[in-house]
Amino acid sequence: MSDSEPIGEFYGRMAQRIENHRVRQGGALTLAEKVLLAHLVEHEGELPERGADYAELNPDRVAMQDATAQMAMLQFQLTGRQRVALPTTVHCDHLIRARRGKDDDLALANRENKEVYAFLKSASARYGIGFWEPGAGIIHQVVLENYAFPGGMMIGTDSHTPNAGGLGMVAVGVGGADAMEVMAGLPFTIRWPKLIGVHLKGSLSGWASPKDVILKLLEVLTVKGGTGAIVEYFGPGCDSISATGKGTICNMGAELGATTSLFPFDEHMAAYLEATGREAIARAANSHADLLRADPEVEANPHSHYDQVIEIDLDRLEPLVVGPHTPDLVRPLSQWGAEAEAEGWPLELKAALIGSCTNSSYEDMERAASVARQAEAAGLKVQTPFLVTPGSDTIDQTIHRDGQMEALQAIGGTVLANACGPCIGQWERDDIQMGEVNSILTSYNRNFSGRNDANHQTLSFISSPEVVTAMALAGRLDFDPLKDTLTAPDGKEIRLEAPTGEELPDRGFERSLEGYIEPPSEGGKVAIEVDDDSQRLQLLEPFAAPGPDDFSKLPVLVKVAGKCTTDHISPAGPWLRFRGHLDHISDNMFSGAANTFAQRPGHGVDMVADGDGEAGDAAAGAGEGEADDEIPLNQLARRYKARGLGWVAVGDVNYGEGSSREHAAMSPRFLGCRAVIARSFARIAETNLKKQGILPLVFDDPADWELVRADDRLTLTPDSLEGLGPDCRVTVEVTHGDGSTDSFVCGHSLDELQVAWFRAGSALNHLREQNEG
Ligand code: MIC
Ligand code: SF4
Repeated sequence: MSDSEPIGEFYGRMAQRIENHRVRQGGALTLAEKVLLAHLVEHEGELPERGADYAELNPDRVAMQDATAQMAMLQFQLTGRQRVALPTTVHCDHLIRARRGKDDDLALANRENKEVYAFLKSASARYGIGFWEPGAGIIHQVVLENYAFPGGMMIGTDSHTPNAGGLGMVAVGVGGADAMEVMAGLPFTIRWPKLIGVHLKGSLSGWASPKDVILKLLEVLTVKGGTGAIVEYFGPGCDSISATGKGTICNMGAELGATTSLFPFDEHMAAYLEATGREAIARAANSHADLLRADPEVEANPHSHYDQVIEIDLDRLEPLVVGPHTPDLVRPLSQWGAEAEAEGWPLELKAALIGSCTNSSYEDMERAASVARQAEAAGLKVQTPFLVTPGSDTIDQTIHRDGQMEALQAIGGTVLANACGPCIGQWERDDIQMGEVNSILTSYNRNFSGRNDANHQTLSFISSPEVVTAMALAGRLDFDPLKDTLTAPDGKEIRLEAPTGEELPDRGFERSLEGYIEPPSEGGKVAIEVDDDSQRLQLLEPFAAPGPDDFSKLPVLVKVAGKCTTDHISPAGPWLRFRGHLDHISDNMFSGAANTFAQRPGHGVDMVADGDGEAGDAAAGAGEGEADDEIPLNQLARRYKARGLGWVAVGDVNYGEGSSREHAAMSPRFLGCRAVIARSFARIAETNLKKQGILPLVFDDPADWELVRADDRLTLTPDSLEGLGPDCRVTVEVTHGDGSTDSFVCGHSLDELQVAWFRAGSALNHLREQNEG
């Protein structure tokens, strides 16, 4: 749907497509299938095979946040296109630091990111992209408030784009190169997803919240259980969850590795659309409600329609806490204290943070304020720094007007800018030393090591905003707000009542389009600002297409054991400032990775002597490096590159979990990576590697991971590469440092088009070749 197409026409077309499909194929459809069908480029034949076929889709819109938009724009510039082909927006949210509070932080952001904001603003105007200035809000909240609609489809350069599933939209997180292609008018290509049906029974009440639904699901499915799948919710329990609560659940479906998550249309969505000024969409969706939910046969017989069905009984759901370091380490809140004691985690809570793109709705703030008001009435204050991040200016202004903000401040809360701040390592703490072990609790979605404050010793736990608020009042992990009491200054023992809260403001939202800049209809004359000497932005040079000898005798730069998220490959925090400068940001490459060949994380040992050939002096004959020989992995890669050598990275399970940042693929590509061989990949990371011209290979036999040693040289056999195509295998020959040899076989998921990207050196090169051709 374009911005100018009436919504009724969109639903009319959707109905027609579904009808045509029914006539041809028969059979009941799930909600995800209906929405995908409505956006398929080619919709004549049968639906593609789940988990196997690639499909081309026409999304309705693209959204990009400032940290990923820079590379997406730099790539788009190279396509030579004059204007984006579909409605697109840019949102300035990630680059704002959390230091002192809203006003100071925003002022500082505008000063220190001036150049980047100017670039994004001018490029947006030039190419016809709507621009949301810093302070307007976090991308996913702003999208939910303004753009998401039931039955729609969008892509976004951020992994939490699925937040819009709370309004029944198929919203997929992608890398910048994907966005670049779609903005250039190409379809969005994705493997037709498997479908996981989540049957919600009962209804939410008491302290249990939408957050606990997704935390429960994380316990069941783990961080890789959703890979390649859409999670579709159904059942009566959906009716007890607000649209924004559904958004929370879908947002954090990214932590399952899911392609996206979505809920069927209901009155909560209609009410939210109305409250956000989109009555016409609410009306149209109401009159097409059957398109916007699964067919009744699906609900009646879910096992025949979903690849996996999970049931969650909301009546029995209790508040949960997850962490540290991974969102799928789940336990009931009531058991957290005992576990912390047993594990030796500090029982003192050093900070409590609520908000972020995941949990900053009006309802979230209401429920947190409901806890705060009880505390305030008893004269209680928080026992630990309590930081509040509203998701958007609309929320900020509305909770300011309606008193929730005052209630949170009254117990000692500090309100931060409407931005990512502490959620993405932009939190400047002075209450702890770097390296100090400490416990924090947030209502965010991610808690990878070093994620919030760049301190790998911070143990970050996640829970709902209302629980975080209650725990801030106790200041300890071993407090159970459902059972324990807090001692008021007058000596009274106070037991907190379960929070309550309206899901939408009675007086409507303080609707704010503040900070939004509509692009001019003729952008051609706008100059795009990039300074030649810039330390923040660097124009891109296309990567070279691979030569015939590029895959022979490659050293192994790094072999990772265990988690290797994008935060390990290309951390954020202080590095965010280099997101538009490929050379500079590549200095962080793999800096958080646990390399089995080195003692220090992010380090490796030079295994190749100058002039190629044998193992380098430092490592001659060595299996693993001595700490003294270790250098940062980016430097090692630069060394290999200077010697004309490419290299391979070896990963473990779910390589590249987490963020959509394509820097985790671009930096390796820039510094000479030819292939990443892993036990398995996270979806976005795998696609990003393909887009940038790196081969993502999967060990056929996961045990072969053990074969790879520090002093190996790997050759991807010429036969395998010449014949590279869908379903082919790639043979890797290994020459160990002692001269002995091995070999193993890898699979991959490249289709014909993706092989073409590989041969061209990147998807962008392929697009340029086609433009020229
Ligand atoms: C995240 O939550 O990890 C981020 C920061 O929003 C990333 C995007 C980025 O790294 O810029 C994401 O989720 O994709
Ligand atoms: Fe921003 Fe955190 Fe949301 Fe990512 S998860 S978009 S960093 S608030």
